[in-house]
Amino acid sequence: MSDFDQLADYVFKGNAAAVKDLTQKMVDAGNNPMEIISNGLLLGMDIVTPKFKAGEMYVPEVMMAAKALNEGMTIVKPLIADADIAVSKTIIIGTVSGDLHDIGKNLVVMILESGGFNVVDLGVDVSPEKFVAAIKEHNAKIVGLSALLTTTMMNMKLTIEALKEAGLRDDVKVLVGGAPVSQSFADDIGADGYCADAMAAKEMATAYLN
Ligand code: B12
Repeated sequence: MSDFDQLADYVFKGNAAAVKDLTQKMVDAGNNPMEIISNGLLLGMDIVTPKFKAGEMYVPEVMMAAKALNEGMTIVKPLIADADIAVSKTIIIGTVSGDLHDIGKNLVVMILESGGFNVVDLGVDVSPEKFVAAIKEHNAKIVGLSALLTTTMMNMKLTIEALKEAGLRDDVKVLVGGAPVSQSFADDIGADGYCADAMAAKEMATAYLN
């Protein structure tokens, strides 16, 4: 097995220590950092995605794989010139006002980062004003809203209204997710996309920004 295939396999298996060691070894051996990302680290995540969708892998395993991948990214990212990578693609994300659930959102963050996005995570209980300010500050083209409570879902709508009031709505795609959220709810509140899981979020964000 080549070092690239071995690296992908370690990511797939969520072996963070092995990913860290092998990534460093490959950097020291003079491998191109972009190739380490594309042909090793991200390849491992590409094995995870269909297995998760098919129900052959579960959330804890996906989180382990994403954590392992991030160990490798931490080593190679500083070696790459900004222009070379997609990390300039910034996504703002947060759990809406009144809601403290963040396990699913954190998973989305990890998967988006593994897809090369620069994710600004505003945390939980994020007010519409804070979303607006962050979108302006980072000039972001995508914002992700998470809600796990039926009582806080409507704060997604309030956040979209705040974007309209701030004159930002036409410039930013709004993705919504969380267990009680559905496609029809997303349509009702005027969101651009609904994602049932983190993998769908990565696919949709990639489609929007390309
Ligand atoms: C863990 C949990 C908690 C933890 C949260 C810890 C944390 N740090 O997140 C604690 C104990 C703090 C908690 C508190 C409460 N909880 Co709670 N909690 C849960 C539980 C068991 C799991 C949620 C979870 O993490 N799921 C796993 C993740 C991976 O799934 P997910 O969040 O759906 O995320 C995935 C997708 O939805 C999507 N996604 C999620 N966000 C986003 C965002 C974007 C942008 C995109 C694109 C995609 C996306 O991708 C994710 C990954 O694939 C659920 C039950 C359940 N089965 O859902 C109840 C649940 C959500 N909680 C509930 C309740 C009632 C509460 C409390 C009000 C309880 C109380 N009386 O105090 C409080 C509310 C606190 C608050 N103000 O937020 C109810 C909600 C009922 C309702 N209809 O609103 C639930 C459904 C339990 C129940 N059956 O009654 N809770």
